[in-house]
Amino acid sequence: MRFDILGPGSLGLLWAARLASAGHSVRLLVRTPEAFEHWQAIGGRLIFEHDNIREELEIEICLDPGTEPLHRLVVATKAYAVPSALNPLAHLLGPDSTLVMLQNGIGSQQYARELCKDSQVLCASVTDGAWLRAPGHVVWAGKGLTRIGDEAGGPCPPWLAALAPPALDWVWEQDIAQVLWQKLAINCAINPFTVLHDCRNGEVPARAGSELDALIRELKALLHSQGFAPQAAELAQVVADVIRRTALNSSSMRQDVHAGRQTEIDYIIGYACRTAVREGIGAPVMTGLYARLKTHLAMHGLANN
Ligand code: KPL
Repeated sequence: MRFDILGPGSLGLLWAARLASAGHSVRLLVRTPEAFEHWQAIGGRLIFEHDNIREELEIEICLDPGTEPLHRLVVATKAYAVPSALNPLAHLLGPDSTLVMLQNGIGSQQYARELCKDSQVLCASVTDGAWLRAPGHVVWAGKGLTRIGDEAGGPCPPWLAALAPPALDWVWEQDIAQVLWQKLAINCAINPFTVLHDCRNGEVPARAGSELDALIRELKALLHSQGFAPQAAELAQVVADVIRRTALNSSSMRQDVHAGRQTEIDYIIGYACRTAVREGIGAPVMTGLYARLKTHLAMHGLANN
């Protein structure tokens, strides 16, 4: 099968590498002549490290995808980059196209759905760990699961049903919104504090103190308002479990800040705050945290807009 991948970060290249390694034809869509030249300079090869193996994989690097419709597009950009990455491809995305959105947070998926009204837009939540040893060299550090579903209620496409590990370890979710919202709530509870206190996940309860409990109460109200009562009921426990399991990790938001990259706050705590306003839920702790985070990022030259 042929796959197009948008976004050369760790997750995009992990998908590219796993699919190419399993014999699928993979095309990496790059957006600038500079990126294209860079890939040419490194021989257009993808290095994939996993299970003490180092594979060199052939993938096609493509600056201009032409006029043929794209059938399977994996969108692995950061959430804020989705509009600029997808807009130029919109004319290639029609009724025979499926997009798989891998973004953190919520908001970019809706954007894709509105832009590509005739296509099927799937959302995924991924727990694999991957990092780039160098551009074009991806390390699969932790094997996880990809939960995929269609918020519009569409069926699992046959091509996805035909994919199996190691190409993709996935489960179909009838209610992917519930999965995305639970992940959003967990990220809201952990990531902002790791940035504001510049700490690892495990230090969040001690550094945030009672603010964490107050924030979780607001997040529970938010989950309730979206119809996710079971997720609301277990949120405090789930957050505590994630903090314990990932105690030594630096959150994705903190990693972005350390790397001087724009963060996804507008799609995580920003999205939660906007939903609270829309639903008429008082969320002073969340709103205050978002404001402090924006000030903090602006002071570090990382304004989000
Ligand atoms: O998903 C995460 C992230 O860093 O974005 C958590 C769950 C906080 C783990 O680090």
